[in-house]
Amino acid sequence: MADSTEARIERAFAAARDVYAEYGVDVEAALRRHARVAVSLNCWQGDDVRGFEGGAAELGGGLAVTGSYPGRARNPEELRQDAERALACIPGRHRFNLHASYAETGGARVERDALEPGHFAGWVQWAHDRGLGLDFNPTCFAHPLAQDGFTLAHRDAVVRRFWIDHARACRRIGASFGSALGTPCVTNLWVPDGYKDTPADRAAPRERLRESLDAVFAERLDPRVHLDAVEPKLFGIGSEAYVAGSHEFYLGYAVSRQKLLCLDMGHFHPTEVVSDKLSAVLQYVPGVLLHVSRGVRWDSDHVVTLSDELIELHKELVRCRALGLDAGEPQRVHIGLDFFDASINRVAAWVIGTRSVLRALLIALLEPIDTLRGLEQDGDHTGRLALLEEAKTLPFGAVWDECCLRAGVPVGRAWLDDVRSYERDVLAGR
Ligand code: RNT
Ligand code: ZN
Repeated sequence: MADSTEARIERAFAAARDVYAEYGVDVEAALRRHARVAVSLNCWQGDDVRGFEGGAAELGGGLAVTGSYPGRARNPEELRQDAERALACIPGRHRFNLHASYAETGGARVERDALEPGHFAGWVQWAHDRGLGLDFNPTCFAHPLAQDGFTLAHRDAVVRRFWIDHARACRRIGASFGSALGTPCVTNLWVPDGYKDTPADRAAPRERLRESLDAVFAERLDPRVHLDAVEPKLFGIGSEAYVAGSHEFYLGYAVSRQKLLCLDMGHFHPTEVVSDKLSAVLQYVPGVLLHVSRGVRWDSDHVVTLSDELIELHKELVRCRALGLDAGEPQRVHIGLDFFDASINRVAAWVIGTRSVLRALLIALLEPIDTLRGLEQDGDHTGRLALLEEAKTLPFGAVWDECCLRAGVPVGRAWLDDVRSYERDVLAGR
């Protein structure tokens, strides 16, 4: 039975390869390039953004996790075990994205401004053993000093100092990941700072935020081991009227300080799309961190699905040569996931979101881009539209199945059986 399934996949793949060849697309080259892309899985999908500090502080910062599906990871061992289960269903070699609140302090209370690389030794060992890269984030929410909604832009210098010291500590931890694992860690800074209602002074918090950021980034770290990203946002729950770190604020910051700009797909007005922003900001910033997410009516952080926008975004990544897939091409865009859903199996959420991203990437790599560019260059917009439409139903599914088969991960919906047995055998006992 297994043999005949494999034979069917191979037959469909061979037919698909011929169809793509007619369009001038080399399927084997696309598969080779696909295998070079690492996606950073967000640790916080595994435990509803709780982390391991065990404090009573509510999540806050406008972050909202809904649902009470059983089986949430409660400690580092469970979270790693769940992540491994998910990774076994995902083709390729990937990365894991940690928040500072996932430190392992052996039960001791360590303040966030006193965190050190040693508190993440368990994560580094795990990542090393499994060939994963690590990325990092200061945690500027779910803390008594963040409960009035301000951190780096706080009017109180003592509170600002605490968060500056936390972010500094996090950069050093990120750099320690990069040197231990031999792949640069992207440390992404997002702060919730903003007002629920109309401010009387919009400038002052932004001035304080700029000064705090300059203090955070004062220490120079080797870009071969560490990269900084900053993440803007339009609004949040509790910061509906004003967000200090708005898009204009951080675009200016990233350009002037040459930082990576983080573009979170849920952080814009619903009619705006990140796919159109990428080639614009890449003219000016050294790189981009993507937070691949799915907002439903607002920044709801739903599990990523294979939407038109997800495909368009990945086409842009390939067209802009931003992923560093070919020799001599620098990697300028880093793909990270940012979603959290507690209403479905959390391991399945990781698998669904990551497989969707990788599927979108494959579709993008299989685009007959040279022909399309030629048509556009010739001013043949009729031919461009016609080909874009025809390309939508090219047999990429057969190539995706082959990709999974070669990577030794389940083909098609078979992964769900694996996750369901894991739910029965492991998650149900929690
Ligand atoms: C919040 C930002 C941020 C967080 C994570 C948990 O709006 O998107 O990236 O989701 O840091
Ligand atoms: Zn984000």
